[in-house]
Amino acid sequence: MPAFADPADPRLQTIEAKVHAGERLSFEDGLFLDESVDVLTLGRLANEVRERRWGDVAFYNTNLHLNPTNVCIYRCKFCAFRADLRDERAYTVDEKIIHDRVAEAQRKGATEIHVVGGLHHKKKFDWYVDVIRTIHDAWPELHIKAWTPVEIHWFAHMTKKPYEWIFEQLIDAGLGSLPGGGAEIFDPEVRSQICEHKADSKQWFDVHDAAHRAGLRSNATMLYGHVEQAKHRVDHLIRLRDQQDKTGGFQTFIPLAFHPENTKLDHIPKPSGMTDLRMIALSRLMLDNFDHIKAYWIMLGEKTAQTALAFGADDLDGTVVHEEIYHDAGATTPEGLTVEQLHRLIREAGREPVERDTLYRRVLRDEAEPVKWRVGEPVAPLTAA
Ligand code: V47
Ligand code: SF4
Repeated sequence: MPAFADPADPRLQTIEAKVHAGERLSFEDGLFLDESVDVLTLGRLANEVRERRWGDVAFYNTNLHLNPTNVCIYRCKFCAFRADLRDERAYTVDEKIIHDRVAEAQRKGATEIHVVGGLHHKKKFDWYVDVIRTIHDAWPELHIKAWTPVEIHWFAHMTKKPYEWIFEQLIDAGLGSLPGGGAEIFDPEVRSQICEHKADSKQWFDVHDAAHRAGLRSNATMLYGHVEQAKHRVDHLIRLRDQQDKTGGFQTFIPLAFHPENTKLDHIPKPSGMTDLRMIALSRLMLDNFDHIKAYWIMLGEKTAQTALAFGADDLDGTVVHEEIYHDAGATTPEGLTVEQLHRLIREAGREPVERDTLYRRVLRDEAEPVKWRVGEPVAPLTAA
């Protein structure tokens, strides 16, 4: 690929015209952008879309990650987190650990608990429900974003009940929304190489479909930088865009950079900062019906995540304490950032930090006692998705 795309290239000119006019990009446009357009041109176009929607606002939230168990029946080749029950590093949290961790996060002013883990074959559905109930009963004000579609699909398989019933139980226990994990790459050939057996793309979408119909909002991800090619990434984004046209329940898209250390794919080099920025920009350009693109600093590193705020991203995620999935796979980022550190990253990027809750409503803090908060109005985009 040349260092800079030729501005006179008619394919680029057509895409630029579509972006300026707010028109939808096609699969071919996406492929051309991914394969042939330099990072700065991508960034310039994506930033136009980002600023049209959010101006200089950049969101963050105050949250805790809880990974209740790393025991997992599946063996995704990209995963360094999972363990067999008899492995020395296998763990499952008990009620006391959940209480202690959430109490600490609550004392620090967290508004969200993000819960994902492995699929523990010895745990019944009730155990997963109780993880949610334990948190919700003690701290009903905290938003619980929990269990990916891979887990929800496993619950349906275990209980032989439809997703609708599963969501009724989880919502009753305190579930507030769904995280975006488990998407990886939807293309079946890629999926069979990196995560065969676990929920396929249809099942992943069926779960989100049912979640949106049950009134839940959810996120979506894409794991890039392993065996996939440009055509698989663009196909992935278009499948998400199609689903969003149908149900409109996705809030945020999070491109996830593959971390190879301690995985079965450790011969593949980690994606470069350049690739990370390209993926943020490509996502912003293709996902015209998603409000938010998240630069997840835990996995991008603070510097790339900060730069991503000029390449299409409008959200840095959060304070994130106790993250395990990426750190097991070699992430060298800290396990958490303070609100002051997030503010500095955002302000230095020329953006205005806005604390949001999980549903992108403004969080209003008591000035004298900032750990006390209440939820304000949703932050409306300058132009609709
Ligand atoms: O599904 C696992 C990914 C996901 C590795 O919704 C890896 O706000 C890179 O769901 N290298 C789980 N990625 C994490 C997740 C998530 C994360 C941040 C924000 C949100 C949100 C959701 O982590 C898995 C998989 O795609 N993953 N191992 C790895 N070695
Ligand atoms: Fe299990 Fe999730 Fe790891 Fe796959 S990515 S092995 S489902 S914990």
